[in-house]
Formats: sequence, C-alpha cells, structure tokens
Amino acid sequence: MGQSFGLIGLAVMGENLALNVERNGFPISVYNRTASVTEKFMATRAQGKNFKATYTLQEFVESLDRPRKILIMVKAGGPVDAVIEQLKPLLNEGDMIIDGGNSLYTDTERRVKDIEAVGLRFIGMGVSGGEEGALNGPSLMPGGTEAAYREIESIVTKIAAQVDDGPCVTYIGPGGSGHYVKMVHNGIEYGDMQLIAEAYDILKSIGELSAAKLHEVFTEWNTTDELNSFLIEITADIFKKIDSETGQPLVDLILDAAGQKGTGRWTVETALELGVSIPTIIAAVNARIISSIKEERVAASKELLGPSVKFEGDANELVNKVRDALYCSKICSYAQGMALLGKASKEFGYNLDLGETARIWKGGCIIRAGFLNKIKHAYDENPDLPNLLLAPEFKQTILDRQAAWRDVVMMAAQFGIPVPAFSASLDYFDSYRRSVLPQNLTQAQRDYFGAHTFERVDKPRGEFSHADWMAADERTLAGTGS
Ligand code: NBP
Repeated sequence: MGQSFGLIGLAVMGENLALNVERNGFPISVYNRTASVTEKFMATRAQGKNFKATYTLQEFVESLDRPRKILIMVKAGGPVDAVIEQLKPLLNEGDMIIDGGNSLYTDTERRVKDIEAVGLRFIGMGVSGGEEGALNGPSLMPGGTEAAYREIESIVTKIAAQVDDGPCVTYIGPGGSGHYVKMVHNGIEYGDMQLIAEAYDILKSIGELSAAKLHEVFTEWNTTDELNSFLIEITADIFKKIDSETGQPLVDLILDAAGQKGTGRWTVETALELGVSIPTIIAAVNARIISSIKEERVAASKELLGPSVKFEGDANELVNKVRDALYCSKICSYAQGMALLGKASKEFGYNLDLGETARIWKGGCIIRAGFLNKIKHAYDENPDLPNLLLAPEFKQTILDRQAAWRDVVMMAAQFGIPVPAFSASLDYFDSYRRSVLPQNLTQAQRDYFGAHTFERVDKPRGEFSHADWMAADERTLAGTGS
C-alpha cells in the first residue's frame, strides 16, 4: 500500500495543507522542488507524523496509490504549468492533479482541457484562509469535471472548515469555475478591507478616536449580527497591539502603502469584460494603487491643501452612523460580487449555486462572517434573485439606514477624507434604484458625433432611431425661440 494523497510545494500554504491532510487520517507524500525545504519540513513540523518525503518526482509519483491524487501548491502561473509538464509523463490514466493555487480561471480552463485530453483528470481548486485556514480548515472551491470531484470529496470535506451547516466545500462547477469563484471571493475581500479602512479613517481623522477607543468600537461591532466577522475581529485586535520599541500603537507605525496582486485586478478585468458593475471592488483596487505612490502623496500634501474643519458633533453618534454606512456599503459590495458570479455562471455555463457559494464562505476564509447566512437565505428563498439589494434580508435595512450612510459620505467630503468605497457603494445603490439615469444624454451625444443610434422611451425596445442633430428644423431650440 502506498500513500493515499500527494502534495507538491511546501511553502506556507502547502506545508499547512499537508499537515491538515495528515491530521485527518490520510497518509501523504510530499515533494518540493528545493530539497532542503522538504528536509526542513520533515525535521520540524512533520516529525513523527505519517508523511513520506520524496526527493524526485519519479519517487513521489511511485509512492502514491492509484488512481493518484496530487495537490499542487506552487506559485500561480508558469510554475503550475512547469510542474504539470513534468508530472504528465509519469502519470497513468485516471490519475488526478488538483491545482490549489490562485490560478487565473482561464489558465484552469485550458489545463482542464489539455489534461483531460490525455486521459488524466484535473481539478482547479480555490483555497482561502491563508496559513491558519490551510492548517485548521480552509474554505475550498473546487471546480472541474464532477466525477473527478467526487473522488476527492471524502478528503476535501474532512480538511475543510466545518460550520453549523456542513463543511466549507462544495462542487462549484465545470472548467475554471472553482478558480473563478475564488477570484471573486478575493475581489469581495478587497472591498471588505477597504470599507473597514474607510470606517477607521473617518473615526480617527474626523472623530479623533484613539487606537484604544477604536479597539472598543470594533470589538463591539463584532458582537453585532450584521458586522460579526473575521475581518472586524482582527481589526479590533490590531488596534490594541502596542509596539514594544516605541510604546505606540503598532498600526500607527505601519507605512500606508498597500500592494495589489493578481486576484483583485482580475476581478475588475472580468467584470469589465462581462459588463457587470462592481464599483466598490474597483474603488478598493484603486485605493491600494493610489496608496502605493506614498512619496508623491507626501509631496502633494504640502501643496494641495484640503478644507480645514473641526468636528463638533457627538463621537458616539458618529460611531453609529459609520457602523450603518459600513453595513450598507458592505451589502452593496456583496451585491456586486454576487451579480458578477451570476453573470459569469450564465456566460460560462458554470451553473453556480449562489446560496451554496455564500455558505462555503461562512468558515475558514478571510471573508467569513455571520452576514453570509443572510445571503445564503436570500438565494435559498429566491435562486433567481436579480440583485441582493432586493432581498427582504437587506432591502429594509438599507432603506432604514440610508440617511446615516449619506451623512457619513457628505461629512467625509466636507472634511476632505477620501471614502472611495463608501461613496462607490452609495452611487451603486442610487444608480440601481433610480428608474431614470442621465444616459439618455450620453446616447444623444453618441448619436450626434458617431451616428450610434438610440432607442426611444416612446417606442418599443430594440427599435433604433437616428437624428440629424445638425439640421436646424423648427423643433430645435433655436427654431422655437420666436
Ligand atoms: P508561493 O506562491 O510563494 O510559491 C512557492 C512554492 O512554489 C515553493 O514551494 C516553490 O518551490 C514552488 N515553485 C516555484 Br516559486 N516555482 C516552481 C517551479 N518552477 N517548479 C516547482 N515548484 C516551484 O507559495 P504559497 O504562498 O504557499 O502559495 C501557494 C499558492 O497558494 C499560490 O498560488 C498562492 O497565490 C495561493 N494562496 C496563497 C495564500 C497565502 O496566504 N499565502 C492564500 C491562498 C492562496 P521552491 O521552494 O523550490 O522555491
């Protein structure tokens, strides 16, 4: 008997997932390109456990029971293709490769086709939860051929995070759907993080709340049904961390320049390609981009002065308004992410179950939150829901709190504090709820300069008109003047 599972790539994620698989009773072989990494792992965290270390891919493959199940956790992009190409000649029909990295979904589509064409099987599996999730139970988003998924179901349901209504894993759908859903999950994560950052900025820069007070506020928010979540919890923790060198709150010493890696940008790109509006997530990616030009901002801050206003309101009232604005904005952000998944599902034939998608994010992953129960419930009640804003769970809440949300966005503008994701969310809400938008004028301009034609409100949809905008007939303003 060989090992029932194999894992390639012993960096942060691979090492912790390997320990998780072993702890759940599956004998596992491991391989890493650089042998010293494997040696170190075996001498430390893997010591005394049911691991087989291998030092060539040949040895690795031969150590596994057939059909083989091999999880690769290497850097996304070229390294994944490199490992697949090296593995392919060593494998037998029916063997399965699972890519657990943050691969671009179009790469996964290609790999599923290429690999299945030679009689092997391939699963593209999004893994969320970072180091801690990988070790103790991540949220897993596997996509590919369903029969292939069923063969690893008993393993992935054990290693995933467990919540009240089951393990945080489900068969997502065909092709690159698992990585698509993981990408949008990360886009939503960008949105959540930016919204929290803006709430912090308003409370600190307008309300002048200290780190200790911010710790209290976020701790209290984390007890609420609406905001209770991993990200609010770690934010509360962050505010209480004191730097041992200086005695100051550590958060105040951290440089305000954030990076943005593949998945946030990819979410924006796919949304633009599919024509789905995700302004909050776009704002979150943009906010990181502008934060990264720190030196330029410091120079500009000396020349471009904003308003000089002093806050004279009640700090507790401000805290409550910001909480409401955060929650309303968060609903809008998820509405955008879920709308994107809905459109991709139709466009790419993924046949996604949006309620089940929300359920598997309830544990293990970075966006885990009590709030996801409401989303699951909304889709269980109406799988064809056009937008989360219309779900009974969210509609009344937003209507009840919109005044506070508007106050916060107005106040931020008065004080010169940027709140790109709060205001993008509010714009999304106002655009979605208005039956008339000014794009009649846009269409008129397009027809004027480019003869693009337009539809009319007094004629059936699909019937296109064109006007001769330059002709001065009696119906133009100039013609009706006298
Ligand atoms: P990294 O993304 O840093 O990748 C390092 C691993 O890739 C090492 O094992 C390295 O081997 C291996 N590797 C590289 Br680089 N090029 C290779 C090649 N040509 N052939 C074989 N192996 C190669 O690791 P990670 O942070 O553990 O992430 C793994 C995947 O999981 C990534 O796709 C990542 O985006 C995703 N992910 C990460 C997190 C997180 O919190 N870190 C969360 C969720 C998903 P070596 O030791 O020989 O250099």
